[in-house]
Amino acid sequence: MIRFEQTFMDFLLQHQERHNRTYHFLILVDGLINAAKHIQQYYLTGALKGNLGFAGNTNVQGEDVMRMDQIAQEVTIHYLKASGRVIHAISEESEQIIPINPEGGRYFVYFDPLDGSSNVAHGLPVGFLFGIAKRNLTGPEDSHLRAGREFIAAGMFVIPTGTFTLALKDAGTWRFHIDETMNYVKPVQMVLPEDAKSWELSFNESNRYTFSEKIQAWIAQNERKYVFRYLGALAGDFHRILSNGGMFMYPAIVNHPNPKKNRPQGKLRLMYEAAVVAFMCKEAGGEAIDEAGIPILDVQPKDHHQRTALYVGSRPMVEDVARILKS
Ligand code: FBP
Repeated sequence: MIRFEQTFMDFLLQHQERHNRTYHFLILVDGLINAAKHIQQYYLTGALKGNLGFAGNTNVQGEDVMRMDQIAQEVTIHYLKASGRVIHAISEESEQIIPINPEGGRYFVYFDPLDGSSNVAHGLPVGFLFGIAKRNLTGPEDSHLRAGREFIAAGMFVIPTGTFTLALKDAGTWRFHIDETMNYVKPVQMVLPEDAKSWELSFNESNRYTFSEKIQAWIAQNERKYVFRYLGALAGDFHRILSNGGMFMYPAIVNHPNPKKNRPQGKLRLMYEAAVVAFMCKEAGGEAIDEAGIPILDVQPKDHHQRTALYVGSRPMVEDVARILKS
């Protein structure tokens, strides 16, 4: 007897019907899934086709653009346009807002098409991160600069394994398995484990002495309690935290021996990196804060490429760091 698992689309259709929502959201998420699958295929054949190298130009962050960044951007824009449901898109790979369907669109989409650039040249795990906010259909025309708390959904694909995790507002964080037909099936609700014995700590150890004294002291007092893991790609590191609990952090860099390399405002981008994992963590029972101990989801963005420090994961651990940061 063949065992048939619940498909992602059936799961989302039931969710939409349960909440009397429209099918527009399904079409948008289906477009994001197609984009991720397409990017995955390019990444899997990247070494063979010579697509894992630099593209020869720099992005809005002043970083060298990888050929795969360009491919992932182009593929994602194609599927967002094809969905017809997107007003504007905000991407790490585009300095300006990307107008998609300003008149007929319903959603703002914030995305990082290929997160974890230091892993690309080696074909190691990277991520496709996205957040979705809805147009204010009744009130005055609203801005795309939305705090994470206003997202209606956020998700990530770990590439090339293809694991897909989606959080839905007030409806939890769900992980889906990819089956033989490359379809997402068998939704599993992700809830951060309460038992600290599996908790992990994840940060770039080589930056340790550039963090604030407070954070260096917190690490010295707590690091022996946890297993240390670091992939160097937010999607991959957060994927582990969602399963095992613990905390991923990318603190502000304020004590770098070369002051020019200090990043008091943090490295990660608020709207399409930090707010995405913060939303997913919240729906899984966790928490996320910035360097001032303020919940990431409450930070109102002033610029769509705004950076932030990030501490995300199991609530007791993040709240312990918040207490230190506010002291
Ligand atoms: P990119 O979007 O440029 O890849 O930067 C984000 C990121 O790669 C995260 O995925 C990751 O958590 C972090 O930067 C790694 O930074 P570092 O190499 O400094 O540890």
